[in-house]
Amino acid sequence: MITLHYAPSTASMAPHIVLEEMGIPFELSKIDKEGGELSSAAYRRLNPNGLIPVLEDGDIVLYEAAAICLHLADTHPESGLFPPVGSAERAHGYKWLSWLSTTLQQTLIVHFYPERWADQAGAVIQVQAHAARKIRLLLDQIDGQLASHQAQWLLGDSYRLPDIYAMMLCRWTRHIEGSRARDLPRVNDWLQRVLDRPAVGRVFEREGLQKPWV
Ligand SMILES: N[C@@H](CCC(=O)N[C@@H](CS)C(=O)NCC(=O)O)C(=O)O
Repeated sequence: MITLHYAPSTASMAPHIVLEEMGIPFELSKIDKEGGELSSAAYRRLNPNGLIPVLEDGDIVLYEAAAICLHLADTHPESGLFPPVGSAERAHGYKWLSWLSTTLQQTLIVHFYPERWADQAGAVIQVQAHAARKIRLLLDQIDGQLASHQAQWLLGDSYRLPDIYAMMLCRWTRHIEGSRARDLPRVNDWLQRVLDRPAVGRVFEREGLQKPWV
């Protein structure tokens, strides 16, 4: 059995959507963040970083949301959520997933937790403002990718893992004034296409999310 350790509206959302898109059996284990579960010895055995998410797939215990998505795509190739091995589209899929998790996601984390990067109140505000500006520039890269072809999805004609992952991160920008993904018209159109996926709607409902969704 597959178990996803998750919390609503966090980095567990991409694996949650991937599981739902695949239509395979899985269980959810909701993490009690406020109750300190992330620092518990039991959780640290699953993920020594004390971060969400973790996936248990039989004996395999995985952390890092992008790695979890790739593992699920590998073990369920019939889902078509990741392009064929050796294809140019797959190469770009690796690039986008890496970029999303190491660049956009990490800049968002700096924006949400600026106090982890500076001590003085003024410096904390400055770190957050710098991160917001960088987020805007990074969103422009997503816009540029969508502008580079006439297709509906990030990589081209097929809905793939990077669409799911990028939507999750674009959603995190919804309250960052001046750096909202939905304010870029082309990005917003693509976001709406992702939100129209029935599996995405089911996950949003199960996680109890409120509008605005992105
Ligand atoms: N690179 C990790 C980052 C995971 C991450 O930052 N998770 C956040 C939730 S979105 C978390 O657990 N935060 C708790 C904390 O920072 O204390 C991944 O993609 O899995």
